[in-house]
Amino acid sequence: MFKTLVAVLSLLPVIVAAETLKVDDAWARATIPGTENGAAYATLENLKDTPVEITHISSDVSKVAEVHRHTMSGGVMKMEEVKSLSIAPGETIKFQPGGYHFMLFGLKSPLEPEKSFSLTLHFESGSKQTIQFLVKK
Ligand SMILES: [Cu+2]
Repeated sequence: MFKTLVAVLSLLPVIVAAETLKVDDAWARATIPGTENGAAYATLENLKDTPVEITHISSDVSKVAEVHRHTMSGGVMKMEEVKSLSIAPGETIKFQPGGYHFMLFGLKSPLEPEKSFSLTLHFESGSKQTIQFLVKK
């Protein structure tokens, strides 16, 4: 009984942290042979009544991980790093091809279909949230 209680209590901070953002449809595109970079996508919804600010991201699968977005500049599609991304209470941000994406530079191994990997969002508050991504063709 006591052991069970300790086990449950030790899980609580993890459960609370995991509820910062509601995450749907987390996926990544399989890498093209010869490429060392990849992109991942997900729909993030802020369920809290305060803004949530992503200050950086990290992943074990690549040397560098950054939040990026595509912008049109003079008819040319460019991508740029988003240094911090604030999500308002109740707001949903969809990361998708041509828009926001999680950029993975220097993949340690290719992203292969049906495999999954994790990426961690770090928030301005100091808390973090790890998301599992499924690799699709
Ligand atoms: Cu990018």
